[in-house]
Amino acid sequence: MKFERSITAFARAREVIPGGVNSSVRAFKAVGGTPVFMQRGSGATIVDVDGHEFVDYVLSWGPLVLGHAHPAVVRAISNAAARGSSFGAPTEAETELAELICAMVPSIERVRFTSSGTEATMNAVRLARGYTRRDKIVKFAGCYHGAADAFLIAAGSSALSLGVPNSPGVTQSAARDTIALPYNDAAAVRAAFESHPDEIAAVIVEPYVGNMGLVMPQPGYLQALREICTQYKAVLIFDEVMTGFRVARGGVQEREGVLPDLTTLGKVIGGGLPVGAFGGRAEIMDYLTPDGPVFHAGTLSGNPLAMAAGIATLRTIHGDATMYDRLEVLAKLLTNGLHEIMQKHGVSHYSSYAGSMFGTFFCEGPVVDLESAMKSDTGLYAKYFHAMLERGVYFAPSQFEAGFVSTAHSTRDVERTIEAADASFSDIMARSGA
Ligand code: KE4
Repeated sequence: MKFERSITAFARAREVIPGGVNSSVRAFKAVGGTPVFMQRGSGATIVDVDGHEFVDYVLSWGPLVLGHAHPAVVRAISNAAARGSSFGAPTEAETELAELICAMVPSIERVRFTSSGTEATMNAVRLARGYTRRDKIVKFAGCYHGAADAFLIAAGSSALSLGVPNSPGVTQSAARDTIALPYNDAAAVRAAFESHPDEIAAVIVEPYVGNMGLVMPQPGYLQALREICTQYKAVLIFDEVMTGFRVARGGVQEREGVLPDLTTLGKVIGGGLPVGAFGGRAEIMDYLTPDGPVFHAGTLSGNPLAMAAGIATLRTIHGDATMYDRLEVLAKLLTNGLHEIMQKHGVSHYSSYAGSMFGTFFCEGPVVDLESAMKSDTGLYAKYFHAMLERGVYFAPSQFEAGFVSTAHSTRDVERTIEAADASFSDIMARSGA
């Protein structure tokens, strides 16, 4: 494949946009080469500016659980746009989307909208600190909760793949109140609370981690976090920006039966438009301004177009009783198919899937935390990424991300992907002399 127009577009972008991108992971730094500029998507397919078609497993990093340009979502956005794009005043669409979220996510009684997942997590932490009158938070190495200072300590996703998990610019004072612990180690959490019994406001966790690659909680781990937070009167925050409406209708908390005090959401609830949300127990949420003392605001929070896209998406999800079963069958078919191919080619790997999410590490498993995730052969991942791109398959341009299927993906798409992987590993192994 030739990517001439992407190369030209990237050079032009770099003249006016730092790194040529508006979000770091898009720059292909983790896999090398020139980022592919996209021009349109439809269903499971995305098309670049050179006209190449790809089966898309990035899906805008999670939002497009119904695939690109779903008719109901497109119709909702265009109808809303014709009535005006923003009013800066309350609209009934915000209430409708809030009602859908409260009905579908087990622990959410009240919810506030933001324009990104980062705003959602940032505000959830401020709320937890205001509610408990405590300063410290616990997060987990390799988990990513967006680009706010408090979270850029041992952060995952592109902070990890770019080698800046503790970004310059995050001051000591901002970092001082963030305690970073290993994921899947409940004893470490207990010890942190014993060392700081009345200082920890919240534990924020990706209940299934999508920002190290996909890393699942060990049995009992989430329940242990719940018990420890209850015991020490700290707020348990499930960051479900990625897993919400991705692994089940009600997210991880529905699958695992563990209820957090606050949940952050994003991605799917905006149907591809900028939306974040934080919600949970009314007793905590009612601490927010204007009725309570903890400040929250946002010019475009609850934006009518984003609400329309989110309502169309969640209504479609709400009305499809077998959706998550079908998605998991597809993710399982893909994961098992790729597993067989990697076994055939003697590629050391560790794979998992949950709902519509999947991930593969190129190392012996199990991968249970950042330390074990870092054993993955990122050089091999980069070769695999480009070999698959050449064969019309678009995976995440970084090892430390999860993959996604949508209701628009077919078994034929999955079969093609497995065939492409077989040819890719044949090439890679031949070139490496294996
Ligand atoms: P945004 O601010 O990017 O909307 O959401 C931040 C965020 C918060 N919490 C979790 C669990 C997340 O996965 C994210 C964002 N995810 C990344 C993908 N790993 C977004 C992709 C990007 O950074 O461009």
